[in-house]
Amino acid sequence: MKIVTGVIGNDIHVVANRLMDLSLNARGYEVFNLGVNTYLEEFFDASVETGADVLLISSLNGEAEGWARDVKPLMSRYNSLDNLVMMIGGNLTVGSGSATDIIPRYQKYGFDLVCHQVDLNTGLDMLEDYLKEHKTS
Ligand code: B12
Repeated sequence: MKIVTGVIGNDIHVVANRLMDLSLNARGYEVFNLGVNTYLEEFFDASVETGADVLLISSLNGEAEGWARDVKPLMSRYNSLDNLVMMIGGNLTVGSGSATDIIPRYQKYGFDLVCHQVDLNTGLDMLEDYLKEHKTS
């Protein structure tokens, strides 16, 4: 299973991204880590080039929503991303905010799995459950 990952936008928090890389590799995924400061176009281009099954985006500074709003319009310009599983996690808002408000907003933007302030391993377990349920190959 191939995963493209990275930290979105002007976000330079790198520690979680390194941990993500290690954990995903340990769980047997083929990881394409684009690192920090990655923009949506770069995520989508890399997903096409690698034939990724999953795109897993992190945001730590809380500014992801500005980019997340462009997910659907931008994705529609690519014709091979229909089956890409979209996941986002970290701090998904600036300041405080409740997951009950945040999760439906990000789902509306086009994310299948949304983890606001969920620890990495819990989130990766959620991904595995989702893949078991939705992907047969
Ligand atoms: C270190 C740090 C910095 C360093 C970063 C150095 C570097 N190169 O990484 C420096 C000093 C540069 C920095 C800068 C800034 N920071 Co800072 N930073 C931190 C700090 C103290 C620790 C972050 C860290 O490394 N944690 C360790 C990792 C392992 O934990 P984590 O990042 O939380 O990641 C975990 C989870 O979020 C989760 N996770 C992450 N991604 C994903 C994805 C999925 C799918 C899942 C399931 C889980 C998941 O998994 C990780 C492990 O469980 C936090 C505060 C804190 N105590 O967390 C603030 C913090 C993240 N920073 C913050 C802010 C605001 C900034 C600045 C905007 C400050 C400023 N005014 O300049 C800038 C932003 C710069 C930028 N362009 O991004 C805020 C964000 C607030 C928000 N979201 O509302 C925080 C929370 C501090 C605060 N309480 O206000 N920062």
